[in-house]
Amino acid sequence: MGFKKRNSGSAATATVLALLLLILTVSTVYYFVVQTWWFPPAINEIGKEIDRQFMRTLVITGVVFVLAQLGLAWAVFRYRSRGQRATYSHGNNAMEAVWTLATAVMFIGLGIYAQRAWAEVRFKPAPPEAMRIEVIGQQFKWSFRLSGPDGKFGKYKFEAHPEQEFTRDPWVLDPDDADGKDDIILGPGSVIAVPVNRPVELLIRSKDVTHSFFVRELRLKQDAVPGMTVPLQFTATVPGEYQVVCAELCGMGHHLMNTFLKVLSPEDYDKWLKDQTAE
Ligand SMILES: [Cu+2]
Repeated sequence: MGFKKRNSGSAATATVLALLLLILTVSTVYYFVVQTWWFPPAINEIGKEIDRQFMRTLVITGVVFVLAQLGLAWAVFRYRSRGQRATYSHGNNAMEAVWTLATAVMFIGLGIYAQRAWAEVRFKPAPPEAMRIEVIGQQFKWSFRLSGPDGKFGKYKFEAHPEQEFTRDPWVLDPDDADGKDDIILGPGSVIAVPVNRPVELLIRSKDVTHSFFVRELRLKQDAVPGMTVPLQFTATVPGEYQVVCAELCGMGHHLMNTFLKVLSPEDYDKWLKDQTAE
């Protein structure tokens, strides 16, 4: 039908499509503005800075999104078929250059702005008073180690196990290392606690494959890479219980790899610590 008649365009189709674009744009903006589905509130300064950066990115890209969709809706409606003959357009080099440049400036600018928040956690050394916690990922549980009253971690004694064909390093503390005598090991599946408002440095390691330590409320996600110790720092300012998950597909039981981070008042933390050493 449409092949024979040149005047086959429908004003109604164009109007409906333009209206759909308008509804799509408005409803998308609505859900972001009222924040129907949103992140849990951040519990550390860096988390808040990451949220601010997220909002900056969202506002800039949101404005571009709205303008682009409204422009599209307008073009669909304005240039609907009225039976006229289509004309060929070769494009516009000046406009191509302008929006390519504008996009580049926007993305590079946001990238430069964001690297501060990113680098803060990863490259800045933790303050000397920071509490150090070793985090160990393994299929499919998290373990932790505290350095005990001396503040020093003992060495592990890795030994070959010739009786097993495939073996994992048992990660046994070296009995000859005095630093390890007071270390507190919180075995696979343990919950970890930190005192509120105290800088914490995590030393993230893996026994087997790559895992990823992720706490939504801290806005921190860091891979646990076999053979590496990756530091990550934060200061949690809101007491509570927050889920720790593995954010790297690490095997069949990946979905089971979760535990909790408790942020406790200093008194509650001391009580918790006593419970751990009593066991
Ligand atoms: Cu994992």
